[in-house]
Amino acid sequence: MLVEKYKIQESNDGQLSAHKAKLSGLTGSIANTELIIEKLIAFQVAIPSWALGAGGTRFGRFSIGGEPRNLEEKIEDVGLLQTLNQSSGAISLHIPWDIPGNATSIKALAAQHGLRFDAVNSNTFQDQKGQEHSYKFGSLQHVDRAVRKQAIEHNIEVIKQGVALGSASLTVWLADGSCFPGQLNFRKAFQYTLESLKEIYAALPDNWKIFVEYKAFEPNFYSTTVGDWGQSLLYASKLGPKAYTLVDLGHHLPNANIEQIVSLLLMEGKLGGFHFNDSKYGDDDLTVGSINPYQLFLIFQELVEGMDAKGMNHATDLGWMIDASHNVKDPLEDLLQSVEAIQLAYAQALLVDANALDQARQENDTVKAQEILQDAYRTDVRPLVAEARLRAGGALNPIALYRSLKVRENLIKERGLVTVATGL
Ligand code: LRH
Ligand code: MN
Repeated sequence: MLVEKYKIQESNDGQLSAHKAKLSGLTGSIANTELIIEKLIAFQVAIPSWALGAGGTRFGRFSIGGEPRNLEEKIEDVGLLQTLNQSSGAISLHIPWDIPGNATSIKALAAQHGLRFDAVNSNTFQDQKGQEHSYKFGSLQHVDRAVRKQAIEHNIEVIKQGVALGSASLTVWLADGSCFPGQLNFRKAFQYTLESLKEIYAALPDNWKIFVEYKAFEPNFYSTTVGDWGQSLLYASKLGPKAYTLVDLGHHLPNANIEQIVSLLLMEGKLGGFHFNDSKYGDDDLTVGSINPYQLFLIFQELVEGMDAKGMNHATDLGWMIDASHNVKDPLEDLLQSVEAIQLAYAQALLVDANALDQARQENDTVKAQEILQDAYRTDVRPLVAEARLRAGGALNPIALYRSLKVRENLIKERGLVTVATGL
């Protein structure tokens, strides 16, 4: 469904004076508002092609209706998000869930919606129809060279698809591991996986990156062959300069200090990007910032501090992607909330007085240090994020406009009630 510019204008006009009042209240007390707004406008988050329908769990899936039935409709839906918030200017494909049949026309369609292609994702955690070798006991770790070779070739094929779309990175998440003690030789599994990743790495174009995504458990429940940041860093360091780690917020054991992990991976120059989501227990893939927004803020605080220390460009030097699955919310509303939460955490992190924080740390003034952080976190930066959207041509209140335009109802009329989108 297309949303005409004038509809956004109309909706914004009705909210402008209230917005400007809130904004001026804020800009009065903040030094660098213009710089923050500029950075927010430049900060684009990639939307996963596999999270545009109702996901579900092994216990059930509840259709939402009007789900995209093919890649073209998925690009249209991400295009709609971009029209509304001007901060979702990229789509991340998962192959074979979303094979771009004619790459040229798909690329043109995406460009029409103001979208580029971020990382492409391979899939060696499911067996496809007619597949010769099964991944039941793993893919790149498999004891059988023929299975590893099949998985390597799939990843190389995914790189080719990505090149045709203008993508410049491959995300490899491996479900590989074991469910019972004794099932796996951990050392051999690591070495087979590394050897296989080296063959994939050798197929990367010069300007490409490979992101090694780690995960503590699921679908294997005893060991995972890329199970934590240390293992991912080991692979990325042994592979070479084009290899990085990818941090999916839901892939940690309970109470892991993710902001510390981020700080150290950044220090090592081996942090490639993120799969943003939130979770209370496992890999729940919930709306970003819906469970633990303070952790998200602390992660962005480490990102801003660490990237500035390295002179990195916030908008372009890391992969900013969402990885979510929707069971009870409208996927598009969920994604609008997630992008907003990321922009809010980033804006709050940009508010932190880094010099004063350094000073407090130098004096071991823990109370002062916390006050400086929480002063930023407790600042309502929503008017800044809304102003960035407004200046970029987006909606002051994307979800309110999404609802007032009855987008879901229109999508159901257009696509039907009983629809299933490929993905999670
Ligand atoms: C694994 C994961 C990975 C994707 C999949 C959709 O849990 O986070 O990033 O391949 O979700
Ligand atoms: Mn992920």
